[in-house]
Amino acid sequence: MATAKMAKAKRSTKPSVKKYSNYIGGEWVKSSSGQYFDNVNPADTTDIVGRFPDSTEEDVNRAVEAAKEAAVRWRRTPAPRRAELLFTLGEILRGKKDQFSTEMTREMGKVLKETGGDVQEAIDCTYYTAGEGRRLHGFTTPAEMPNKFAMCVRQPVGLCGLITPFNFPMAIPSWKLIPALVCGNTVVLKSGEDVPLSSLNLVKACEEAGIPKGVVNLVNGAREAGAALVANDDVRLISFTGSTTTGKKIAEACARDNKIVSLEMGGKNAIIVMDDADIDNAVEGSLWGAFGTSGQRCTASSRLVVHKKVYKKFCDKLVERAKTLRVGNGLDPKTEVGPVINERQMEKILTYIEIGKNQDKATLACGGNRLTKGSYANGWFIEPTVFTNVKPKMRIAQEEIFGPVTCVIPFSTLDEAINIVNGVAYGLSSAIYTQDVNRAFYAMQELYTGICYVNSATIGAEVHLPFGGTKGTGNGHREAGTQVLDIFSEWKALYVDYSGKLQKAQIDDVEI
Ligand code: UN1
Repeated sequence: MATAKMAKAKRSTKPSVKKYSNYIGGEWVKSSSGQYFDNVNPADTTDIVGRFPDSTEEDVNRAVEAAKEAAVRWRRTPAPRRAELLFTLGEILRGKKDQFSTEMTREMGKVLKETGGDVQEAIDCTYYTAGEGRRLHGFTTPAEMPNKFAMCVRQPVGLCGLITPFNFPMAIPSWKLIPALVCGNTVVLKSGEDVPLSSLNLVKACEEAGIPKGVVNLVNGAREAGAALVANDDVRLISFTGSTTTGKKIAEACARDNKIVSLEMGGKNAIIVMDDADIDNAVEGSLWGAFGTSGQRCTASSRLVVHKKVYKKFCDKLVERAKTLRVGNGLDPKTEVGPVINERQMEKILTYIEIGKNQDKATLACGGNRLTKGSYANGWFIEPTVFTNVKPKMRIAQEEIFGPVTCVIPFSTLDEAINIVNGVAYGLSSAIYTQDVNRAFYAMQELYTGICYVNSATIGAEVHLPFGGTKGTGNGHREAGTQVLDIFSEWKALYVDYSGKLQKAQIDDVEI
């Protein structure tokens, strides 16, 4: 995803741009390659946010060594003590929220309110998950023999490799890093190559919070660094968020090495709008779900499945409002929709718009163009785009576009709508707008997704509930909530026999 941005950036030779480092074993160090890549502002590609080390296999292996060295001490640190450092981390993130949000908008593009939300999500995740330091509940259960005790506890899995995407530059790294740490693992984080500054800010805050050397390590870079992390024998677990294509490759490599792997991949989420819905509310939700973060959320509302009785009214209002959305630099407080992340993603989105028009032959109701004039000249801007008269099997209604494009699909019965929503390869998020409690509960039961909303859009998950999806979206794991602990810890069953003699489970008779 970063190739285009990096390729363009590499041509820049501005000497004044700040150089950043990797963080390995508690030291800020250069890459062994001596090479850097540029972190470019997608709203203005003449603005270079910073130069980051283009890390090699050697850098990754060094980071893994450092994480290995720190592992025993960190694992033996009582979880409530580990959590105390994480609470301090939460305080630091809170104190720097404005700085981190502004820097995130500059490197990633989304509007300031949303980057504020992103940092807030990292703060929420840190506080919530740090609380687990005093829980990390196991359980006790009766043993089948007399004078014998049985219980289950969580133990850390070991060394965790975290590979993160561009769209939530601090929230998603925190979803992985914080639970990994509270469970007693050490980590190597490979930052998203389009947004390395936000990961670096998070890791620097970990250093400031007093997390011991080697517990958290950061390598910047692209594919080579990610592949080296997946290939390293000392890495026990890979947690990945990103494209389905890359996720599947990672899963294959992890399967060969018997690594634990947690995958969070694509989505093709849908909102159902029933004929009894509050249409204005549904339109506002749809705009937010489809065009928030310029549609670059795994949870984006990229399909709007609308009852035929209200289809025209809904489409008219949606299109009228979509045309008024202000596209621009996310640092401008008036902007509602920022740029997309890089040239390659922009080309992909524009290709899908062409497919929608020429191959699928849907109706382009508004948008559809790249914006290039005036203040748009140096950025990757696309108009909010709505396709109407979309049929469920069209490519634009089946494939993840990851941009400011949504499709409106008509239906007649709720069962038909549910089949449309479920009729894609993914299963992350779904929603229904209705005033009818029976319809709402029926939809909650039948929509086969990991997340489901009633009377709001498909985006906006909160950190204390599990996040993840069915089918092609993931591999059965859930991030966030307490469920994430099942990724970053393994169960250990403990039996204590205090009878003073040999007792054979399943074999000895027990007198009653
Ligand atoms: C993502 O799109 O990858 O629920 C994460 C939401 C956000 C997280 C999205 N809290 O939309």
